[in-house]
Amino acid sequence: MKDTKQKWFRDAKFGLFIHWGLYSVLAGEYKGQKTVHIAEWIMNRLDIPVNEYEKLAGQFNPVHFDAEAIVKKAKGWGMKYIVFTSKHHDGFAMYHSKCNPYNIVDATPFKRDVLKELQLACEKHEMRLGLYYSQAQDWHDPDGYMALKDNSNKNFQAYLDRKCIPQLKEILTNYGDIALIWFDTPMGTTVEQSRGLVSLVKDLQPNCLISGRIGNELGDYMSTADNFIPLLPYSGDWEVPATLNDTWGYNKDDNNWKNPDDVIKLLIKITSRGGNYLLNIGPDSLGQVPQGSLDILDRVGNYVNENAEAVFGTKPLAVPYPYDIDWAGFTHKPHSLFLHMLKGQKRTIYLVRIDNKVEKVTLLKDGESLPFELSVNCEGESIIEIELPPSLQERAGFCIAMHTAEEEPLFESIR
Ligand code: H79
Repeated sequence: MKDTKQKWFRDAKFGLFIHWGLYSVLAGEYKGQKTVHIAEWIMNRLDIPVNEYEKLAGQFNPVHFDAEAIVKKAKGWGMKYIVFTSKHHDGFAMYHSKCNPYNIVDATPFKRDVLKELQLACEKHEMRLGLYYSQAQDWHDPDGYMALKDNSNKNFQAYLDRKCIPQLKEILTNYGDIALIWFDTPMGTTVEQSRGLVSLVKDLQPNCLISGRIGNELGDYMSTADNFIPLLPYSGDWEVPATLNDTWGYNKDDNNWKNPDDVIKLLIKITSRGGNYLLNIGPDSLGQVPQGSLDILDRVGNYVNENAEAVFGTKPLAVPYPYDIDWAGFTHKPHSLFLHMLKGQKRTIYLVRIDNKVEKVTLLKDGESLPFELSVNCEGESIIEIELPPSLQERAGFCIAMHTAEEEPLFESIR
């Protein structure tokens, strides 16, 4: 079981992933050929030679990038942390690296250190900043790994010593407090190499968390697969990294945006199982966040803000509700049991075997009291019936609070 021992991470629930790099210049298309894969993988999937891909830096001039606007948006959506791609698999540093000139300050006409801008905006608005750093794959360094290609002649340790380790030192020294390092795709990293990276991070910033994808089981928390949710409340700390369409980096042709209601459902499921939801945006080559993602996040942020009490600082249930219901998720706080509605229900909500003495039931977003009745059904089980007002019948995406005499929610177990 993974344990970050850090309350902020456990309470965070909701964060913003930002995938931004040179691949946004291509936006999913190179020399008339479109990639059918995630857009930040275009160099790999379309076999773009290093010296060709490098030229993108000369065209990268994201004049509309506004770090503070993004941080303010994230704050407004209720997010508690941001994770930014300081270097993705393509090897291009999105900050002023002093040890390698392939970076946004030295190699582009833009010449601004966007990571520094993000750091200052995060500090100003009290937002935690984490950094994605592709520690194993580096398609620019001749000794960095490249998935799906021949890596047999690579001296991976040479790449670690020449680029990865010096760059990690930079991002952990020059950009204030870093909440976490989001390592990814460990590939052939040995246990010793992973351990070396862990001690490097912890020596420089003892409180900096390490994502599950450092490899060799050395991360501080579990990163699930994309949009993948553990079935039961997992007792350790975990996070779901997720996209809003079918790519992380910007792809001009990907308008397959998720339905905001489905994203809210995923958020509810993740929260009620005790995880964090790290939702991605991929700014374009001018630094603009696609409208499709802003629209979804405005809707999801609305749920989070309306129901903040049932999201932040809550715990999943210690004892799972004994029946397999697919239309609701539970969170709780002392004396409160929250029912997040995933699917619309008819007039009466019917829950069996909740053993608490429920004293009051309210609609969380506005405090409206909902009529309810406690009784026993013909099978002899305790039941609670809650009346939904007409405006909430057959609707999902709202939360009901049950105020209980007992501190913990109690469920009668099935014998
Ligand atoms: O940063 C995002 C992805 O670029 C990165 N992790 C997230 C957070 C990532 N790296 N690897 N993978 C995700 C999984 C790779 C899947 C693959 Fe494929 C399947 C590689 C080759 C086949 C997807 C499809 C990528 C290229 C083709």
